[in-house]
Amino acid sequence: MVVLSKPAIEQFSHIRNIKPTTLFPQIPLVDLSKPESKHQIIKACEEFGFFKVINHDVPMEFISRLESEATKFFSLPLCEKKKTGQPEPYGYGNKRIGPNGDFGWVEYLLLTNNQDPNLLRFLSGENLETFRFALNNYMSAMKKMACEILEMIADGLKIQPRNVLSKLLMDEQSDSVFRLNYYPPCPDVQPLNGSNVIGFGEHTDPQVISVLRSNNTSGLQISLRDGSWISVPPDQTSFFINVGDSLQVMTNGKFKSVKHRVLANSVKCRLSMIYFGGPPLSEKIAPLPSLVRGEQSLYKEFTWFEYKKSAYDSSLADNRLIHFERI
Ligand code: GA4
Repeated sequence: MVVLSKPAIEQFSHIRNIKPTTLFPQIPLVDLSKPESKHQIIKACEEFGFFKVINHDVPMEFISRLESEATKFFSLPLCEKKKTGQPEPYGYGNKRIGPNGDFGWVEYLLLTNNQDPNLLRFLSGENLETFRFALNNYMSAMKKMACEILEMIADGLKIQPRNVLSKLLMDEQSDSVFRLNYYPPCPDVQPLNGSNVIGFGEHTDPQVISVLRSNNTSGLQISLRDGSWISVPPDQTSFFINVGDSLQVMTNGKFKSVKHRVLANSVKCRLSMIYFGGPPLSEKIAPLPSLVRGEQSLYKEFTWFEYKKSAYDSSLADNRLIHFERI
């Protein structure tokens, strides 16, 4: 077994001299109980690739149960957590993100939707059952909400049938991923002299859509079209939706996948839970014909397997879509 040495704090990316983080008040807000929400979703996906969702119908109990299971897991001694196995690509990860040399001030657990018994081997008996139960309830609720949003997107873009996007996530073979990220407080953060340690470096999500929920600790930032970064005020009762690369392709670039990152916090820990809705590996991803009509198709067709493979050959901050653009 190769024993990798622990990365020193100097190896982590720091962001220096960023402007004092202004809490941007205009993160698009979508109230799912309102009839106009589909239009708000389209606008938000076009302008930001990102929005916040309220009145979402996900029982608070599902959220708090999984949060408490995750907190229990990350409080275990390191040797226990390591029993979960290195993320290849699923399992427990500590500071190393992906296979290509990215580091972040983060611990995480990456899980699939299929019930790999080995993945939860850090648990046994009753604990295993409670974790599984909480995870299943939460993931089902995420899938349901993500599908509802994708159907509202199809309606808003006048694409038929309305399940053209949601069926990718509903498919039994859907390659969706679930991630629990735990950002411990980072002693090296000096917000007053403008130095921030990166918790999770900038990237876009390769999948179709991601649904993020965090506790009340700040850290998430999104990049605007002009390249500036804005902080997303945390809200533990709401969800944040990210447009992924695959949705950017399927909408022929009408929607843009959102570049985002997480900065470490000096005092509080941040816990986030993210559902990445992905298609089956064999699914062909290409601009939807009704969205190309009269325009040029910006992307070549590829399978999700091909895109995922290429993503795993890249570094976090790379532009992964560039290899699939039509010249
Ligand atoms: C980003 C979105 C998801 O968290 C993830 C990440 C994956 C990983 O952490 O293993 C990747 C990253 C993500 C994109 C590029 C590759 C793969 C790390 C990395 C450097 C689980 C995913 O699907 O892609």
